[in-house]
Amino acid sequence: MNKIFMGVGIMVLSLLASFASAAEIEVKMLNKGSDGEKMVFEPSLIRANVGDTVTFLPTDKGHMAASMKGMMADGGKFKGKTNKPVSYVVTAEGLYGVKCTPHMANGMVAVIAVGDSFDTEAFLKGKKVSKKAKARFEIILGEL
Ligand SMILES: [Cu+2]
Repeated sequence: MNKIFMGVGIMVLSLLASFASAAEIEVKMLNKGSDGEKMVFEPSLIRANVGDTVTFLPTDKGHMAASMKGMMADGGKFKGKTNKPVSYVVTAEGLYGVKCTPHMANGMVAVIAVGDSFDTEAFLKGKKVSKKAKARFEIILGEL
């Protein structure tokens, strides 16, 4: 009997722990970042765990956030409206590419990184991104 209660107790505890670890992460969309770079997500490298919610906030006007085709670890997609917050729950380990469509040419991109090991080469390989976005992606991936 005691063993059953202990088993249930452990299940409840681990369930509580998994709820507690599901974080809400906020990312600002800015005309100018704290490092002086123009048109940025801040942070541009978003570290998250499976189940976390990442919310992109329209801190400055004129921005939006959208998933990038073929660059979402869990195969999902999202597309926010300009000047509106948008949230995405990451459901698998890996890398996720996020862009502000109107400022793609300015390199306004971000990466959500879930887990510990990443295939950074496969993430960019053959993807259609602007020159500035590619340069920013390379900097972000270099921080992993
Ligand atoms: Cu933008």
